[in-house]
This record gives sequence, structure tokens and C-alpha cells, in this order.
Amino acid sequence: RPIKALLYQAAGFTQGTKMADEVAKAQVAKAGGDTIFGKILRKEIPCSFIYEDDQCVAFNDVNPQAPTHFLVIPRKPIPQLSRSEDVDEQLLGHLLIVARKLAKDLGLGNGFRLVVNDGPDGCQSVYHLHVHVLAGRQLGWPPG
Ligand code: TR5
Repeated sequence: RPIKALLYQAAGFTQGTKMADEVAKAQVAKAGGDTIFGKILRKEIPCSFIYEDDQCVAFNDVNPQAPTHFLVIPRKPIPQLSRSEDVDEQLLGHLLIVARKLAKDLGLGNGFRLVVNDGPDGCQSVYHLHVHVLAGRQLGWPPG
């Protein structure tokens, strides 16, 4: 099997994950410590970035929920939005600016959606802050 598939499996991830699985994962996920995104940032896990700068990186979500689905994450290990601090104001703004620029570069002129899941009820499963960018199909509202 391709190395990527094995890595995903090792990380407790299988392809074709359903919404119920995501919720189950979010309920057991705990804030604190290193995360899979920390490993990606340190290049301990191979990942091709679609964008990087000194403050953040962006890469495609391994389990895309739309034709375009990528994540923008800060290099700083902020576990979740609710635990960010006022001093992170510039960094948090930067994540949105990068999302906007990537949306433009990727031709997402028909619209896109940003999502930040926070905590168990928010369905957060990886405790390293990340902005989801979803596009390429008509998205529904309200989200589940
Ligand atoms: O549920 P939240 O908002 O915490 O989002 C976490 C996202 O990380 C999900 O959409 C997952 O599909 C995604 N994810 C999880 C892993 C992973 C990833 N995206 C890219 N690469 C990944 N690797 C290598 N391993 C993961 N476990």
C-alpha cells in the first residue's frame, strides 16, 4: 500500500470516513501535547504544502469534504481558537488573508467556506488550530 495510506492508518485515519466517525473522533480527541499537524510542520510526516511562509502552512485535507478542501494552520502550536490569545491577533488575521489569497489563486471565484471547529461540540479532532477552506460544490446550510 502507498506510504501515505499507511501513515494515515497509523494516525488512526481511514479513507471514506463518515460524519458519525468524525464526531466520534472529536469526542475522544484531547487538547494538549503534540499533534499530527506538529509532525507535518516538522516534516516528520511527508506532506506537500500548497503554501508556506514564516507564520503558516497550507495543505490539502486527507479526507476532503468538497472538491477543494485544504487547511491553513499556524506554525505556532495554538491548540484551538478558544485558547488563542490577544497577542495572536495578527497571526489569526494572517490565516484568513492567506485563505483569501489561496482561494483567488485556486480560482474559487464562485465562493468558498471557511470553518474553524472548536472543542468536542465543534467537532474538533486535531488540537492544532486550523482553518478549513472548502469549495467546488454548492455547500449546504446549516452545517450538521
Ligand atoms: O475535525 P477538525 O476540524 O479538527 O479537522 C481535522 C482535519 O484534519 C480533518 O478534516 C481531517 O481529515 C484532517 N486530517 C487528519 C489527518 C490529516 C489531515 N489532513 C491532512 N493530512 C493528515 N494526516 C497526514 N493525518 C491525519 N490524521
